[in-house]
Amino acid sequence: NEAGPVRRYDAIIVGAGFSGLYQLHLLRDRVGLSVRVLEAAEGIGGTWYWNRYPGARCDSESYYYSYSFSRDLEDEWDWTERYPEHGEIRRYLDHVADRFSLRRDIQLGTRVSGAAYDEAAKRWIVTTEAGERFEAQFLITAVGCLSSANVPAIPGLESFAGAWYHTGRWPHEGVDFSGKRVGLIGTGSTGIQAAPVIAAEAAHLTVFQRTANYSVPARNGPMDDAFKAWVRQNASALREKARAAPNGHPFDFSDRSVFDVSPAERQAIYEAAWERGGLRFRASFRDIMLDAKANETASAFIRDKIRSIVADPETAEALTPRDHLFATKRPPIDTHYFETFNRPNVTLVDLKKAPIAAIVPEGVRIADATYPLDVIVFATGFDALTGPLLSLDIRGRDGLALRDVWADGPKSYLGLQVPGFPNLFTMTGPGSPSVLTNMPVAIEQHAEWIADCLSHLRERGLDRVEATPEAADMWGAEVDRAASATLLPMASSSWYLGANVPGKPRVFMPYAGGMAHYRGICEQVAARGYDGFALR
Ligand code: NA7
Repeated sequence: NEAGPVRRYDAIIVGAGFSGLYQLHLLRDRVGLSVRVLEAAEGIGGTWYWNRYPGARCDSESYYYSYSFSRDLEDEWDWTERYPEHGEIRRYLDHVADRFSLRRDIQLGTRVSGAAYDEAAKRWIVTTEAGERFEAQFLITAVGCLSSANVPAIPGLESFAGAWYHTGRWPHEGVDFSGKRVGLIGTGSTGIQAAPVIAAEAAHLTVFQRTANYSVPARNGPMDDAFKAWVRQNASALREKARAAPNGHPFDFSDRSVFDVSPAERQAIYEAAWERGGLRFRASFRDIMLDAKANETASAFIRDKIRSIVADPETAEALTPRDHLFATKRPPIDTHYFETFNRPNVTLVDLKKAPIAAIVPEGVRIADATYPLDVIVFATGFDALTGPLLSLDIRGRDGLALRDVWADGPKSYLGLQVPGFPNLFTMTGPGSPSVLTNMPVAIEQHAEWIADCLSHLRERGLDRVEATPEAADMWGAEVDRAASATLLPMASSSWYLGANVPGKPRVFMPYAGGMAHYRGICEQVAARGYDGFALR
């Protein structure tokens, strides 16, 4: 039914998380476009709207997991913890939406079901599940990278007599675990955050682990007054440092090699990094992510820590990662994760010995054993990067479906544009360094670059920008080259490679050349009149 009125805007943005909010602010308030944000959820916040599972918090530290574009915003907002909890990030984003009067242009509860480029009209036609139609010259996807929940197709799930939840679709009213037997499937960043919190509340927690993981203590804590004062005094320098860093974090990567120091000195450096905690552990030496032998020293250090923390030798052995090196999969950080397995009410089940055969009304069945459960929590990750984009059913010129174009893996130019899809920008898409970066740093760069590009078009009376196939091929080769210069492609079960979703093409999707380097490339492309893009 196409009877509804068509609403026309200069730009449609899909998604009202960190990306969509800032992109709206820039396009509306700086470029002067009419903009509508369409958001499926009933509130803003994107990732942080959905991820409300127990223990959900950011692994980047609060004072730099935030926008840097407004000094006033920075000055007036007080973070309470070193690692912000999901609710605090939502409050921050709500504040941003109010402070910059963004809400009036955001339409909540609106799930986009299709977007097609009308070549004759030179407009994107965006349709929603409710049957609304929008037309816009520009379409910007701000749908996140980790927003398509991956619930594995385990036979019998529908027969389960208890309740089950995916962590990325957590009920707003919370889940009461008291007195319950809980099964947690998945030991990525999410499962590792959730396990200690669920274990403290549930009668019993059974963790079903497919791949043992490395994790370093987060060392979360309150932001005390002295630390807050230090952050305020150093705000500009910290932001500068984050922008200049390979991963958008304001910490230095050591310039020393693992092999520049004696084994005793190395051990002391790792001990200090373990005590300090956080994602910074991998910055202890410059070659941890570049040289497998160097990495092995860090991996071995963490394996020893696991064995020293976990009391039961068999459980410790099962928790010790063997099939990948530290940080070749996204490294989790935790609060008492390994210690949780010393609790009398926690059991580890090693799925490497035997996989889950089925879910039955009483619980999870593995070989001949059934683990009786009242609740199952799927911390099984996401159809990362491509999933959220493909679910929009995007069609470019000549009815070209993005799904078909990306059948063998995603290809784009700078992670921002796909040939055949004029005036479509994919924020934090595959080919962007975003998922390897402290996300707001990548998001601000994408949003500013896109806003500058649209200003450039407007100033010159141009109405169309489209990446050339040659540029996308070149960028695809650069993404491959950058990944193979690191150890990242070595982890065969990583979501960076699409390996967690059965049937997904195995292609290393993020740009691993570093955020600062990427920023430089994007600036050069713009300075050369948008090299690699056809402007009309
Ligand atoms: P991840 O990192 O993709 O972790 C998912 C976990 O679920 C991981 O341990 C998987 O094992 C496991 N998994 C997935 N499917 C299954 C099945 N079918 N059976 C058993 N276990 C399974 O997702 P997270 O939500 O933890 O983190 C995503 C990102 O969010 C994170 O990297 C940060 O960037 C923030 P596997 O390792 O594939 O063997």
